[in-house]
Amino acid sequence: MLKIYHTPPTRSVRVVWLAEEMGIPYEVVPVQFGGPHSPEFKSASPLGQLPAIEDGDVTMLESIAIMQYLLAKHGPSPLEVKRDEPDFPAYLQYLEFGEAGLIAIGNAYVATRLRAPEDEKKNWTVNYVIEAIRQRTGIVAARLQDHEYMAGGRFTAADISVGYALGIVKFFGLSELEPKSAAYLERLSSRPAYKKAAGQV
Ligand SMILES: N[C@@H](CCC(=O)N[C@@H](CS)C(=O)NCC(=O)O)C(=O)O
Repeated sequence: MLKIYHTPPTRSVRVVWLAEEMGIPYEVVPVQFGGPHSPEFKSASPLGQLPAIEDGDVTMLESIAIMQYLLAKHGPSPLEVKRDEPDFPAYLQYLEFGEAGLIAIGNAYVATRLRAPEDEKKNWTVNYVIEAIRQRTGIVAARLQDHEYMAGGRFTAADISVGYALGIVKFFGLSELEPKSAAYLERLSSRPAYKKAAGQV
C-alpha cells in the first residue's frame, strides 16, 4: 500500500489531501519534524524533508511531483485540467506556483524563526522573504478577482498546491490575505479531505 510520510502542517498535507480527495488507499507514517529519523524515512527522503512516499519499489519526494504521480497513476480525475481544456496552461502554472513561486522561499523564514539565535531572528533576509511572499500572494489574489478556483472552473490539484501555501502564509502570519483570498482559503479548508490531512478530524 502507498506509504505517506506525513506530519501536519508540513507539505505532506498536500499529498494526504489529494489521496483523500481521490479515494486512494494509503498508510500514514508519522515523522518527528527535525528528527531523529528512521533509516526507512532517511532512505526515502535523504534531506529529511516532508513529504516523501513509498509505493512498491517507488520512493519520491517533492509534494507537487508526488501529486502528479498519484494523479497519473490513479487518474483520470477531475482534479486535473486536461491538455485539451483551455485552462491547461493556467493549471500547470498554479500547480507549480503554489510551491516554487509562493512558499518555497518561506523555508528561510521558518528556519530563521525556529532555529536562529534570538538576535538574528529579524534580519534583512527575513524581511526580504516576508516582502516576497506578500507580492506573491498578490498573484493569487489577482487570479481570484474573477475566478473561484485557480483553473478549469473547478477545484483541482492546483488549488491543493496554492491553498496549502496560503494556509501556511496565514499560519505564520506572513502576509495579510485580502478578502477573496481569505474566503478561498476558508472554502478549501472546509473540505473534509483537507480536514483529514490537516489532522483536524
Ligand atoms: N519543495 C519541497 C519542500 C519540502 C520541505 O521543505 N518540507 C519541509 C516541511 S513543510 C521540511 O521537511 N523541512 C525540514 C527541513 O528542511 O529540515 C516539497 O514541496 O515537498
